Amino acid sequence: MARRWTNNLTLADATPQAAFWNRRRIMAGLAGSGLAAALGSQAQAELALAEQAGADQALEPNTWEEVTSYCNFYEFGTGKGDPSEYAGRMTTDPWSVAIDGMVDKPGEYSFEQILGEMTLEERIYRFRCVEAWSMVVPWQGFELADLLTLAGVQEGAKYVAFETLYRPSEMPGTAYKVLDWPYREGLRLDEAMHPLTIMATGVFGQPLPNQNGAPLRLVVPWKYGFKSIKSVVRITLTDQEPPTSWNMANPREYGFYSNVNPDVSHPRWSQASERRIGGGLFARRQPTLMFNGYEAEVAALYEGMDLSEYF
Ligand SMILES: Nc1nc2c(c(=O)[nH]1)N[C@H]1C(S)=C(S)[C@@H](COP(=O)(O)O)O[C@H]1N2
Ligand SMILES: [Mo]
Repeated sequence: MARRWTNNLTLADATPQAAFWNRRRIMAGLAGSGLAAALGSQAQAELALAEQAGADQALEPNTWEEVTSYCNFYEFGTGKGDPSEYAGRMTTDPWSVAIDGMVDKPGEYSFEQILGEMTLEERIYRFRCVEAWSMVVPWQGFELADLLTLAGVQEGAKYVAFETLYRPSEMPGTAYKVLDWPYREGLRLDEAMHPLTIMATGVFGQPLPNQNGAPLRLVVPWKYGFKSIKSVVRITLTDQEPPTSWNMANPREYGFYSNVNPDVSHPRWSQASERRIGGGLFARRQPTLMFNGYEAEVAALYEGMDLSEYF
């Protein structure tokens, strides 16, 4: 079976405590190998991790140019080049994320405060994002599970809702009601706690450019690109399935789950194959993989669900 990525975590590890301690074990293992000591800086350590991560996958990353100039961020316009042209005017410092709803420690968490907890454990992930396009992006970031654990998820919480910054003075695209602002997304709690689900803070070992969702954005490798909400300012734990922007805009075409699935066609086009961005206009289309190639890691989350109903 085609696979993108493996790790030593299992679904049973995807609980707040276990995910936390497992990650420490990974870092401790690295330190023990002498690799961490040999490298001078965090940045070098991250790059070394990126190389390791890349080594067991035959995936060539897209270029910096492709990743940062061909973007979707409708708050800055609907053209692929609009985000790189206009997102520079978004103020990302200071930045804070409100974490509220069913958590023990609700409040405003500054970006520095969050990173302060996460920096030592930052890890690089390399995987692809698929959409009407597909790209291989070497993200760095931390597991969303770790952030949720910091806030303390309460018993009974079932979903996580996310909101993007809504600041019309810096976001020319919000003058148009193409979506109901602020941009909103959501995950089921078990999806959010999965170790593949990360809050990305950078690409290619650099801080995230604004057009890619600075200073932190969600990345869910087995779902379509629009689930990966950018420039997050609110995270709410809830027991209700939260509304999501694309589902509100067009419920027939965009469901809550939005799992990459070659067997469930979009009403207006097949999703059985895709084309890599940067491969050239005549690049061969490749078959879309179930759950974008992460079937072994995530299929169990959806056991017993009819995925054509929960699309
Ligand atoms: N706030 C916000 N987040 C967003 C979007 C958006 O318009 N606004 N677009 C989504 C879509 S449709 C895609 S494909 C990805 C693109 O991410 P990238 O530009 O970093 O490749 O961001 C997603 N996150
Ligand atoms: Mo997208």
